Amino acid sequence: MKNRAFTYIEVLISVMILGFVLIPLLSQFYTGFQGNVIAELVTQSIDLADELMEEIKSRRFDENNFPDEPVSPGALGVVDSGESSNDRRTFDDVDDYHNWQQSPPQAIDGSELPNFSEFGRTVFVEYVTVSGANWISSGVTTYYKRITVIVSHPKISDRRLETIVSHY
Ligand SMILES: [Ca+2]
Ligand SMILES: [Ca+2]
Repeated sequence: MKNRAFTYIEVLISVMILGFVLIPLLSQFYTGFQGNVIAELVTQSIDLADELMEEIKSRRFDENNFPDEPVSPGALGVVDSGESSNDRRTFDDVDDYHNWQQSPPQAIDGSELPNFSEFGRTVFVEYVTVSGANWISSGVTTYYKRITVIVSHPKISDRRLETIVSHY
């Protein structure tokens, strides 16, 4: 009987030791798994930002063709004739995307992108001018526009991508 009781204690201790070892191990595994999920979300947000920026950059600088003067700052993002704010295929210049926002993200043909449902994309386009070593936003028409693409997801910080395009 004495030996048997001793065995019970041994088993109890073994289980406790196993618990001490397993719990940190499992939580470490879980943390690693969470890290992978975050890394994947970051990669997806980079892809979404890059893809949209490439699309916008493929449009011309302005509704008015060079050498005509670009539109006034107040006309940035204004839906021009023959264009629809719901259909990016009708956008022909970069600032047609100004204040454009979409969640969940859609492909250019309007179909929803699979596996990106919680993401959102927002675009701002503004006239900029050089000040020292920096581009700063300008209240007047210039020959440079800054395109800002912001990709958001509830679990990670926003991905912000900026590009300057010129009238020339
Ligand atoms: Ca346009
Ligand atoms: Ca425009």
